[in-house]
Amino acid sequence: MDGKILAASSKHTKPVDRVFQYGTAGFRMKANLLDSVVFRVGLVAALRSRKLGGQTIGVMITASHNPPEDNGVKLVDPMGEMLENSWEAYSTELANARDEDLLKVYKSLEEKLKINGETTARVIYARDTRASGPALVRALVDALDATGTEYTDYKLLTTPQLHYLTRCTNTEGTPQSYGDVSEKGYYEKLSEAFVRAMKGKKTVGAVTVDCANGVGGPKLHELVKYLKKGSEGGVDIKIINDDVLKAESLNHECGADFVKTKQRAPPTSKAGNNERCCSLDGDADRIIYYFNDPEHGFRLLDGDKIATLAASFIGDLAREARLAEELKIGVVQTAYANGASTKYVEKSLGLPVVCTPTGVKWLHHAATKFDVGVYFEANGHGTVVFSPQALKAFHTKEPESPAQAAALNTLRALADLINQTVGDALSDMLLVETILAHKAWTPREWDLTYVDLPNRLVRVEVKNRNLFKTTDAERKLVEPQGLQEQIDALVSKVRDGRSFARASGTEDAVRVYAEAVTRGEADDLASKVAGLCRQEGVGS
Ligand code: 16G
Ligand code: MG
Repeated sequence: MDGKILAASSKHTKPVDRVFQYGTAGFRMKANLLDSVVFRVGLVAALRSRKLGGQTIGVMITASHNPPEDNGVKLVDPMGEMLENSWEAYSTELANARDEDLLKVYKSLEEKLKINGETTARVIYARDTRASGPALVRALVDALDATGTEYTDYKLLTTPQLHYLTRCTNTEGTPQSYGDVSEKGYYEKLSEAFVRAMKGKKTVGAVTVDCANGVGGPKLHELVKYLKKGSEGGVDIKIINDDVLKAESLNHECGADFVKTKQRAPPTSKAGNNERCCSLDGDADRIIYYFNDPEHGFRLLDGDKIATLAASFIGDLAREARLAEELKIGVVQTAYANGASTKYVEKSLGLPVVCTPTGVKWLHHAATKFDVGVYFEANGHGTVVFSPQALKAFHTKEPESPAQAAALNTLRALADLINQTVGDALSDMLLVETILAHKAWTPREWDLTYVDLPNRLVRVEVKNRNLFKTTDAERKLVEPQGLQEQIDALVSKVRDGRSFARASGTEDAVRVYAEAVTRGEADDLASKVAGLCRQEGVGS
């Protein structure tokens, strides 16, 4: 095997002057820099699989909402979760090894982690629609071949579909089986669960889905075929921005990130006033809703609004099913969640809120501490996870009334509808559509559940973002010294003010968030805090 690894690695040499880091979403950068990284991620996948006794590891090649010329790669653990933390460091180490040291570093990891090289390694992989994908897949396959790994190529998939398939592969034939191990199995599971959850109800009007010209487009078209088979179209889906042939159109003036940051609909959207729209990102693990209100203009229904909608609906169902006492329901957010949403969950819904650092893995982990853990980042990454106790209760609780039976039935359907492995734009969309159908709500009624505090996000370029160190789920700075006290002083002068600064995990910048009771105060607070950070970040 050693000779094979050496020979293969010579075809995938590392750019000398580059330092790579496995960040919150794996490795991500300009695609032309990724060849050696993807090759080495293949080596890590083989090691990880062997370490876990030959369980299957997922490898996804995507750069999500980044521009078309970027790409990225990330690893998926056996139950469909994000890669375990300590392995991010091993991946980084291997990605940065000099070509001549690569085998040595590989071997030392094998030894340090007590990995049996004889164990069969297994990997499944897929990619999004980027033009650079096929060449990067070849680099991955070279590593899998060199390490004698068994693999399956799932070609084009959304990121959550790969998470789903990883879990299905590892649970196949066990009582924990998560579904049929095929893309078709994914559509069947979702569409069947959707029909059960909808109970013959219909949503008000159509939903326009912007697929960011990414892999979500063809996959949603496929899903719609299954939905049509089952229900006589309980939901009317209009698909836009589904061109995956024009490479340069990916995430260009469309997609979840565009809509969230620009606070406007993609120019290609033809939806009229009060018509529901949603946007996926380039790999369909993120979704946000929006609509145009004739009085107030563009209205965003972001991750916070999806989380509160889901928590309120599931909370009601748990009460109707008489499970509210025995199941712990909670909401997990990050510091970016609008203060009004946190207040709404705690005060109006009466549910606990936990705050974690940014990044899906932190939220997901915290959500699993609840029986029903609803987690969403404001930017639209999120899902709802059910504990084994909750699933058991949904199936074994004896109903004492038809209403209770109906609630249990819906809860069981939701548990199948909602992707348990990771936030999934397609599954989340069907969840939102289900809830709106049950409540017979237009987007306007959903929007009115609470009013967001005006807020502002500022990106501050600094020389060294690592000088900014935070605590308390990124809500407070511990370094540079004294800066937090200055921020606190500014915040105290503003009504309902809140502000924090943190180093970005994906680019060389510090992000400042501020909110307050008025637009003017929020903007002013954000620019003053950004000014302080800029001063601290200069010259260091
Ligand atoms: C990554 C994270 C996303 C987070 C973003 C923050 C995953 C899959 N993705 O894209 O959840 O919101 O980073 O970026 O975890 P930032 O650190 O640059 O603000
Ligand atoms: Mg994404």
